[in-house]
Amino acid sequence: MSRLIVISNRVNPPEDSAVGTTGGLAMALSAALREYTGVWFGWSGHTTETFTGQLSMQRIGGVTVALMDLEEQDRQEYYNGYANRTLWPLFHFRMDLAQYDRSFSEGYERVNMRFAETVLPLIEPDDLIWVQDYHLIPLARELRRRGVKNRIGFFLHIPWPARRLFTILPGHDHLVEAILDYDLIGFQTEDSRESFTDYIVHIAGGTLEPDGTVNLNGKQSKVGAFPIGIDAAEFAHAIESERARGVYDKMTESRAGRDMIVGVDRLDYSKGLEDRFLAYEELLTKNPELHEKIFLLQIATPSRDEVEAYQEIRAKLDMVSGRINGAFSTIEWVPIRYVNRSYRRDELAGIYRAARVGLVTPHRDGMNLVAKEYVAAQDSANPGVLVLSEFAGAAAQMKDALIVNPFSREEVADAVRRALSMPLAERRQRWESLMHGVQQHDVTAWRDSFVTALLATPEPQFETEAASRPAA
Ligand code: ADQ
Repeated sequence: MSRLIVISNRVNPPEDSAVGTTGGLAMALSAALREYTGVWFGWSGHTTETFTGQLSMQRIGGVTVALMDLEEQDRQEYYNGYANRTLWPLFHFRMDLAQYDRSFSEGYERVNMRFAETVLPLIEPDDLIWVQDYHLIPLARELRRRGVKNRIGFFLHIPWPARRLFTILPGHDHLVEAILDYDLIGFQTEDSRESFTDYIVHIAGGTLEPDGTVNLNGKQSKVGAFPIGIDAAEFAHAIESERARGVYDKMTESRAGRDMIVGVDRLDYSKGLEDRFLAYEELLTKNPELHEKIFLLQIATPSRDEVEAYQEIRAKLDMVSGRINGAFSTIEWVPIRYVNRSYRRDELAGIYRAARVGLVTPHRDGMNLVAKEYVAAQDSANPGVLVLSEFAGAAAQMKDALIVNPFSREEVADAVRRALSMPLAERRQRWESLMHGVQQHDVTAWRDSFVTALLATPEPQFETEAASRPAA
């Protein structure tokens, strides 16, 4: 078996899988790597005055990690800049929030070179290299420039935007040219895969072969959809733990017979939290008989708080939840419990299980693992109902959820109403089918299908030594 070198922006495996960490990519990768020989390489999250290129190797939670520090300018231009102010909003269809600044793209190129230079000594000839997410699109090009001949795969955790939207990005053609240095390009959904190949064929003038190979300007890559899943076995274990049961009991007591609706998200504008609150307000306005009978627990962990759009959404959510609570609360009832902190995974498992409805309504989401965790945590004898946005990648697989348009408050409110009164037989039927999918398409299946497809790509070809090492 080849070693797997996984490369991502941040490397933050949880020390203990029961504790976990906030963020889908970290949870998925640590689970994927636990059973593999290999290294997980990336940024430590720390900055130094000048870039040293030094590697610090550690073993965390059963995974070997190699960390490097960046400079403060890198954090600002590459991470807070190009990654989180340019690509993230644009790829989540928020062209109104995307910012374009040459210093951001220069920082992005520079940091990708730094990743390539620093990881180079770790790479052995038979290693498979697997690069993760939008922070590192040009990394294969930088590695090829430095003579790396290994198979290199790329997986995008977020959506790929519709082709006309993508052309808004200054330098979009260069970014796509760089992505074609990967042997395999993986997306979460067929929809994202199609948006990408549409661009290749209709905008860039390339071709798409029936086996999913794209050709453009003499470069060739295989393209496919590899929907990510959760570590279903680990989650099943978490739900049985004493801590999960303790939290479940505590929640049951604090619900005091009311039905709980739960949302768990990173605090991000793509997650549709404001519209979720407004849909819940609509539900309360239209159904006075539900007052004091239900409540919404929204857990939203702050993230990327150096970026203004995140400060703004946080302030907005404080305001909207406060307004709704002010309007509807009684001395005995608060309609929204809004919590800005993170929880251990086993605690989350207990919280999900105590909720009658899982409310997952992102405006756009690559996949959304919370939808899968909610299903995995349910009691088979009395499962809750998942209400899921049609714009989460997960909706393509989880057809037995109540699928909603998150932009329509009325539609979301109606779905929650329906979920709250759904008969047990229908709840069980839907849950069984959803649970089957969550177990079948778990994180191990995701990893294995990607690695198998990467191994099946044609051996990378290099005409001459000079061609594989053009000047940087
Ligand atoms: P994220 O945008 O981070 O991931 P998601 O897939 O929902 O979104 O994963 C979030 C993870 O963080 C879940 O495992 C969840 O349990 C955890 N989490 C969230 N809030 C938490 C809290 N308050 N306390 C503890 N844990 C918390 C990106 C993409 C997604 C894609 C994943 C994986 O945006 O679309 O599904 O990567 O590819």
